[in-house]
Amino acid sequence: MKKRILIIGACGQIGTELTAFLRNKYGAHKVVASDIREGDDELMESGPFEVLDAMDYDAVQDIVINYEITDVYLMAAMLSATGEKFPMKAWNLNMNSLFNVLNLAKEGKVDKVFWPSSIAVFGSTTPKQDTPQRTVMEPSTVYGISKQTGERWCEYYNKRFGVDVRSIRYPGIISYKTLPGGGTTDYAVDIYHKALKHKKYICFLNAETTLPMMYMEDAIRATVGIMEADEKDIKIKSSYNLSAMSFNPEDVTASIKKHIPEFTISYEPDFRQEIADSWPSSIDDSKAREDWGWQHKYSLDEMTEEMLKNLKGEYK
Ligand code: AKB
Repeated sequence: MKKRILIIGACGQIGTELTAFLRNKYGAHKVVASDIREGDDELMESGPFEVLDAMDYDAVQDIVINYEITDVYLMAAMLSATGEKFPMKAWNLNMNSLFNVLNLAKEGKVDKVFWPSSIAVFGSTTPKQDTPQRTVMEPSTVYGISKQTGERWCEYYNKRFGVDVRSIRYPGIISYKTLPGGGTTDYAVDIYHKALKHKKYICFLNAETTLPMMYMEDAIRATVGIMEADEKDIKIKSSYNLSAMSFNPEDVTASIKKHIPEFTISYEPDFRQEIADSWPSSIDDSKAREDWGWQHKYSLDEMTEEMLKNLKGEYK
């Protein structure tokens, strides 16, 4: 099999686990990891790595040509909360990296592209419950605007130039290996660390903020699943709604208390509350389930068990 994969943004929360998964699946030498800076020992030592600025077209092209890359996973992005602090940086990174990869695919230099979108494409005018695949989309964050624009460009490159680009709208992703950075849903990772370390947590969202969330193992299966699906089954060329569970800080607290009864939470909402309030509470992902067979595995309690089990060693 000729497949050779490039992961851009391999040292981030999802990139780290995606790299490990794909190296395991296809062989380490077939998966080139890249990021703006070097990653942890496991990532650096388990296969080829290149320092890469995703905004530098020539640098991305050099790697694509040198390694004879067929598939690109573009995981580099500035997320919602950091994006509000650095709007132009977020816009430039999120859009220019996408154009670089789409243009390489348009020129026939890569065969297939994965680009993640997000629930941040939705805004306060979107129906909040069971948000449909196609609905009102008026995002209010720079990150959301960049993801919505990116979706339009993905569809455009597919329709106009035949680019095989696949995308899903990630909910908040929870994992124990690498911390997320700069998102509004990050509390749902931090809370597990603080529960083990201090038995208490101060949450930057209020108790009732229900958001769509997903355990990393499900997110990786969805990502690789959509890339491996038959091209004819990918009927939506912008981005698929994707869902596993929805919960609020109070729900996670109750789930953690089943294992750590003395755990307590208090609330000090900050600027991220307004971002979270503009996003859906739950997502209708029936199109992803119908078209390419998406199925999630983890519920909140199953995820809590995994998170606490795997993080326990860090806080002994
Ligand atoms: C964020 O909170 O910005 C991200 C996302 C939902 O895309 N986790």
